[in-house]
Amino acid sequence: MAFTLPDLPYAKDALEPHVSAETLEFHHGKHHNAYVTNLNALVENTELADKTLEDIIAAAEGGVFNNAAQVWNHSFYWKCMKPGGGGSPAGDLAAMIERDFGSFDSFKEQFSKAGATLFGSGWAWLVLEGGALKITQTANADLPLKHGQVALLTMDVWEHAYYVDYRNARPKYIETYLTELVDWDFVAANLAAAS
Ligand code: MN3
Repeated sequence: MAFTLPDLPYAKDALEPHVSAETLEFHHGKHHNAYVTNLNALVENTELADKTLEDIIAAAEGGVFNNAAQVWNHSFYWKCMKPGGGGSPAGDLAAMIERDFGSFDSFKEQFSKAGATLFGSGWAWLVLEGGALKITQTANADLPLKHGQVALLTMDVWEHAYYVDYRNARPKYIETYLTELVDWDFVAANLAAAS
């Protein structure tokens, strides 16, 4: 069965002024959609055609992997944000962040650095591995699933994620992502489902 572009979990203008409707128009409507279209064309009439997205990511390399992983990454990324997001995590998640990073401020500093220092295109992640939280960077389409880690939060640092609204100011996009956009309830639900 062919893969389909999932709807955004909010209206296209819901993240303004931090992420514009124009950015989501292109990032979701063009970029994410192209990954879906490419993936469907690549797996059509192959043994991967009726596999799940996760199975394809685990098995594939090259172009099939890149497009499948980018479909997964973007579907996950949209859910990491919400209108009126930001703030601080609570409960078990807050306790684990304090345990594994020292403090929430220290987490924010390390996560921001991971996003800012990733050279070229890729993603910054908060993952669960061996019972501990870790911050990782992946290049291009690469993702935690391919490394035995559970994704809890991601931030797209490909230029298409921020160039319309922030031009070359990736650090400003990162700061805004953390202070205005992150949906910590989604991150906490991912942790609860993985624990
Ligand atoms: Mn993207």
